[in-house]
Amino acid sequence: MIRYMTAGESHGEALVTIVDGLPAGLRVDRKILDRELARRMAGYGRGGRMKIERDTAHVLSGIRSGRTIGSPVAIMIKNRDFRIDSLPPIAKARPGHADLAGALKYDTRDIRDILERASARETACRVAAGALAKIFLAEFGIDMLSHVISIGPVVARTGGLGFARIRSLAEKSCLRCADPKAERMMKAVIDNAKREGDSLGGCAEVVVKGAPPGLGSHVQWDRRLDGNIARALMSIPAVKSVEIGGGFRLTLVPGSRAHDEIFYAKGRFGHRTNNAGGIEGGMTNGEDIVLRVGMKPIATLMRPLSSVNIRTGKKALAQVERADVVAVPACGVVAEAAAALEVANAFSEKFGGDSVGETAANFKACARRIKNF
Ligand code: EPS
Repeated sequence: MIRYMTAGESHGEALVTIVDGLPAGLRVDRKILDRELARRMAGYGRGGRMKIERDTAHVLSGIRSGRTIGSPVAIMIKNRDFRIDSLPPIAKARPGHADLAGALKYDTRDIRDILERASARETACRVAAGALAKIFLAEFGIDMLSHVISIGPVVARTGGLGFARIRSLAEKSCLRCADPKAERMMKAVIDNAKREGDSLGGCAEVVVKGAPPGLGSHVQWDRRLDGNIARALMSIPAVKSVEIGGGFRLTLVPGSRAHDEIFYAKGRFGHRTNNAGGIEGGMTNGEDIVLRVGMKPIATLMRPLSSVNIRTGKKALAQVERADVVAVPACGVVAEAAAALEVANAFSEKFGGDSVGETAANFKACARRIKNF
């Protein structure tokens, strides 16, 4: 089982994550961890914080001479903007943020106690943990990408583009968008939102390529891979919707147009379409896993909404804090990491192994069995 936890406040000394369950003998290039962290920090429309930070992964345990040794891998990401004890208290709850619900729950009149941990800064940990999962999956030919498919009302057109093309266009784009024309329009709506003191949301897509059939299981609710991925994606701050494959679109068409016809050719089973998004019955079916996350607009607005001062109970404008205008590109990178961790967990559940060699032997035996099915 591959599992992880995170700790750390937005302006605390550091963020920390522990990833448990990786097999021994996995070669980990630390540059890959930093590269993943850098991908999360980028994106047109982000705020001042990303100009301050230089997120890098300090590996504290679990890796020796560039290889995992089977013990938990602990990673620390230092905060340059470490000033949690000198920051002023906050009383004016921001609609859409954890502020009010958190203050009521944790019995505090200082919303800072809540926002420090509710901040999406925590997602740096998930990206570091997810980088390890991606390295593990890459050993077995499983690759993934993320790209932005909409920001505000602007929707990208990527139909007909293959995996490699989408990835190379998205990685070069300042909005991680594979449609240059849409990228230009997205920048314009972001500039406009910024001028208006407003914020924007949008949608990012994750595609996982090369997952073998049979990850996850139909036999128990909490072993269904789609359920576990949906939970992981929905737990990303500001995410309000998750789709797998055709998602909500499938509710509008009859079954004859919703399901993916099966064929058998050159010794393998396949599907003519992929509306299922690579998962049927809670298990991978050998097709690409296609996921979409919908992110609501950032809750901190420079032109704030009406709210209440929780100390006085009086009407007040919501707190104005430094914030991003849009963070959908970062959300896509986080979603990629969160999905990688779930796929890696399902992979490790299926193939087991205390060492990478043992996992690989089990993986190969299964691939042989499916080939001779
Ligand atoms: C973030 C760091 C935060 C925010 C952002 C995400 O830094 P700060 O609060 O110091 O500006 O930029 O989080 C939010 C917008 C939010 O509302 O939580 C990061 O590292 O991604």
